[in-house]
Amino acid sequence: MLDLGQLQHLVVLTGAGISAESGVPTFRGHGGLWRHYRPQELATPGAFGRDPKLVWEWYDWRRGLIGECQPNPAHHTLADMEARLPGFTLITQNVDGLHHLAGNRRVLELHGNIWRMRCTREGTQQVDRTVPLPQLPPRCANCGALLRPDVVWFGETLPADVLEAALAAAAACDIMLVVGTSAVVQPAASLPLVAKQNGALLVEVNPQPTPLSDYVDLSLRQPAAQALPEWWASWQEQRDSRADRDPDG
Ligand code: BJW
Repeated sequence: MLDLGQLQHLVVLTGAGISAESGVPTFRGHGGLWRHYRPQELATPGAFGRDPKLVWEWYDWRRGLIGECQPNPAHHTLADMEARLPGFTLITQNVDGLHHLAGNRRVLELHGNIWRMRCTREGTQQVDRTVPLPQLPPRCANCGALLRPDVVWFGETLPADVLEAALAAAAACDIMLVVGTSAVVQPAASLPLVAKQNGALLVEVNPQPTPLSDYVDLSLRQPAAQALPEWWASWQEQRDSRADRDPDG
């Protein structure tokens, strides 16, 4: 049994599965985006170079879909954790912005954000939640160059400062919750192993097994919107009973 009352530094790494119950499609597995679309044609710099309009049509469609979605109890639980635990770090692979919408203020977004655009010439970023976009592909109001979604495509490096902060948090945590990710996309998939190598306990929340499952200390084979509120309630109960037993501790 994990002594949850003891934990000081909690890191949560989320993937598409945490937003599945909000209605955002995952990438792999049943109903996943990659069942219908080829990543090479839509989520690589080469694809954007060849056909920016096609790539933007896909992102415009996804922005419309995500714009209709609301955070679910799993997102709200993580917002509550951030509010109550000083040693809490949230790392996400998701670009949907639902963690912010739920109330998390410090989110390490490894793969960017679908609501941000970046000028391909100047590198300037802007948030734009317009759905649908009036012009595809959109262009920079300042210089006229193409704008691109400010997300990380295959073959691109992750934002260095975000990855560095995520690696540092993984190396320093007591426990890492890995929620709703297939754990196949690098370098995000290595973060739990960094945590494990540094002595952390790993808890996986996923209805399906993943390549990480053999390494975790606890597998919660449940949907995130059920497992996370339950796990958090159990953590708080243990903390409260510890405080009752040892009021000076
Ligand atoms: C639930 C649930 C519920 C469902 N509750 N759970 C060979 C070996 C190793 C690495 C490579 C390699 N060849 C290439 C690479 C590198 C590549 C990579 O890792 N590829 C692998 C796929 C093989 N990585 C990269 O290119 C990265 N960059 C990089 O490495 O830079 C260095 C470098 C540069 C140049 C050359 C070489 C190295 C960049 C990766 C960028 C990923 N981008 C995307 C798209 C983002 C933008 C967008 O959204 O459009 O990010 S791809 C997509 O996958 C997205 C996700 O963030 C990411 C991870 O997916 P995730 O979140 O795990 O979702 P799913 O769908 O896979 O899984 C959902 C899970 O939820 C499932 O397990 C379900 O069971 C579960 N679930 N309902 C809880 N209710």
